[in-house]
Amino acid sequence: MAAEPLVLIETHGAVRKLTLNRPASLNSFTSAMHRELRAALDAAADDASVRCLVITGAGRGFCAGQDLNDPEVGTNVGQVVERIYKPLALRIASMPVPVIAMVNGVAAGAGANFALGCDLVIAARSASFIQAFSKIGLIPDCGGTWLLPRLVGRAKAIGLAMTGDKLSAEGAERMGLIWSVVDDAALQDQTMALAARLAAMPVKALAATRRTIDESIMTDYASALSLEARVQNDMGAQPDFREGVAAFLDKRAAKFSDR
Ligand code: T3D
Repeated sequence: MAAEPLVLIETHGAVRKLTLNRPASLNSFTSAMHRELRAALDAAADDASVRCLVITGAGRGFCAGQDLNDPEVGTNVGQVVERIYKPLALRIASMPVPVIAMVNGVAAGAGANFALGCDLVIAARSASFIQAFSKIGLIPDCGGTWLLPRLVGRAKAIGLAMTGDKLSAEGAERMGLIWSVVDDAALQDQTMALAARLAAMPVKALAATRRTIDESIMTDYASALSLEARVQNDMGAQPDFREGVAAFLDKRAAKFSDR
């Protein structure tokens, strides 16, 4: 009998949905699940019909970070981060389409930062976020040390990372860590509706928006303004820009196709 996939892949129109599928271990990452996830992300990036990606977890958790039973754990932690978590964070940050984390339950350790690295994080009211690393003598990885201070400022970043305390979805929204929190029963519908809306937008420009905002964080104001001009020059040369303007002038809905 074939083993159950560790990442479930569904396509809903132009939206690709990936579901981490190890519910008994709160979808914690094993090497095998990493491999399937990476292949699914690469396939979505390479498929021109995919215009938005939604990532979620099966069962009651989103992802509890590294599977602490995995035999690779403890052998060479730094190498695992370099070889697996760094490429995963960079893969998400370079996806050619918007990426939504649909956080259905607890997101802990690298699972929390994997979610926070997505473009929009929508959490169920019962979900929570835990920088669990400090509890086992590690520091936040999968982008945590970069993302946290940028999302919530140094004081809250250090508080979350040092205490490893559980932060409710509502607390995360209040703090500016995530985009929104919705009732558990509405999570699927609201996330998929937003994903469909983004998929109908000029996604090439949305991916360029993410890239330019991320770069601006590391540059001074004048350099950020120059970067805006360069990226805008590129976007202004795309068919989506011509289509957007033409649709506006014709008073019709635009049909975007660039990626
Ligand atoms: O090589 C490297 O390690 C470097 C990379 C590091 C990246 C990291 O992510 S380090 C951080 C790893 N994650 C954690 O430390 C989180 C560990 N989990 C927890 O603290 C708790 O499970 C939660 C707070 C997330 C949820 O608590 P709760 O009470 O809702 O559920 P539970 O009962 O603890 O967990 C349910 C099951 O999932 C349980 O299995 P069982 O007893 O029913 O058979 C539990 O062992 C399993 N589980 C949860 N998290 C993990 C896990 N199994 C393996 N690894 C996990 N991370």
